[in-house]
Amino acid sequence: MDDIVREGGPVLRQVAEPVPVPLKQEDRETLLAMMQFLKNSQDPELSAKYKLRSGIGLSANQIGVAKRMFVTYLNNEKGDIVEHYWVNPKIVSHSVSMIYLPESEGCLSVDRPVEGFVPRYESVKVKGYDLNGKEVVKRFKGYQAIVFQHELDHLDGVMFYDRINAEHPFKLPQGVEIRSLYDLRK
Ligand code: K2U
Ligand code: NI
Repeated sequence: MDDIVREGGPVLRQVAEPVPVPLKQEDRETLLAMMQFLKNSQDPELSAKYKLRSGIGLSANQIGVAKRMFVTYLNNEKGDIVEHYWVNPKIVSHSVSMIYLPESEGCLSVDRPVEGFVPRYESVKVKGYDLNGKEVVKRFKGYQAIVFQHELDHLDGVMFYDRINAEHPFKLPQGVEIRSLYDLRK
């Protein structure tokens, strides 16, 4: 966890730079190391041994690299664990409806609990490049959409709590359809 920049580190507030595609070997190796961190953080023995906080996403800013790339390692809607390497990712379109995690969000760069609802788009159509420089277009909804938006925010210097209503942390935005992630399934 010493490699993870904690809040207060200026790089977390920088807008990361686009990455040249095809990837230079150095950037490729950085991404592979970031993915290995997520895998280790989800391994019971390794996470206990190295005191790793479990992570399902990690952006390059969080390891001090202001480059537009992040990795995610989480289950998809079919329940299979999926690795994604995102280079120069962007949201090309999104739903009007929004969702939020009722238990709020966490962040490997934030060593304190932060209460409040983080409004996110319920579904997003995203575009980026993978490890091999191939263009990838995907649609995410629900939890996978939340993770993608949380990591993309990091590339723009945005922390999840920036999106929480400061005066009323559990007040939801007016005039927009927004539901708890768990109501989605009903
Ligand atoms: O960017 C990061 O710090 C990783 C974030 C990603 C994330 C935050 C909120 C909601 C979804 C994803 C978390 O630290 S990953 C930690 C975690 C692990 C399992 C389930 C939820 C959050
Ligand atoms: Ni985070």
